[in-house]
Amino acid sequence: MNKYRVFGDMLSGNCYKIAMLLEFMEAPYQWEAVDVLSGFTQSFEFKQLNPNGKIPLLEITDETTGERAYLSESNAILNYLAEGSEFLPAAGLARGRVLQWQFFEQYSHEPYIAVARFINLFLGLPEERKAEYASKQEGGNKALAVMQEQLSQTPYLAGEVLTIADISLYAYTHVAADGGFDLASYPAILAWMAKIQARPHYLPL
Ligand SMILES: N[C@@H](CCC(=O)N[C@@H](CS)C(=O)NCC(=O)O)C(=O)O
Repeated sequence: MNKYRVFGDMLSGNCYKIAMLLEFMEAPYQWEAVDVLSGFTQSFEFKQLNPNGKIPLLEITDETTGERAYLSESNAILNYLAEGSEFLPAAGLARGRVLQWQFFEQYSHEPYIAVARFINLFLGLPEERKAEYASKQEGGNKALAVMQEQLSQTPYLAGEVLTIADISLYAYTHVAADGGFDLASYPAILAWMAKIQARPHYLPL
């Protein structure tokens, strides 16, 4: 058996993803609260665990041997934890579709929506970052439109059932308003979010 400890800050969508999945799976874990703005992620001590200096970070302890391993990158952690569960198809095209949405999240969604949210909510939209904030709106809306299109056709992003693809994209989509995005123009996204929120063991932010 493995024991899990998550280094994370619930204000970060990337970290919230991990807690969300662990709650849905009813898996026991320890949450090691890290203040993302404190500089701890760049400390020598933390970089010994994750040389990239970022959270979330999953610590996996083998309860038999006591050996510890570390895994970073939110979507890699989700894939590791969901293996063998209802939240990750076993193989083939179904699994490929989950990965497709997770790569989309990291390249076409998070860099716009999460960054706009960070500039607005965490930094208070300072004058010197207003242009960058404005430049994130088009890309963010493009990503939301892609999700809207898919969710008008299937109840969840990768098809008929909730998978870690939905968890990856839910994390920053449901707080997109913090980055200046108006979800009212995306009714299928709103319906999808309501479905996720109504599920047993949903963890509100
Ligand atoms: N691609 C990474 C991004 C992780 C990331 O950017 N983490 C931020 C919080 S959302 C962080 O740790 N920032 C602190 C720092 O860079 O020192 C993932 O999906 O886990």
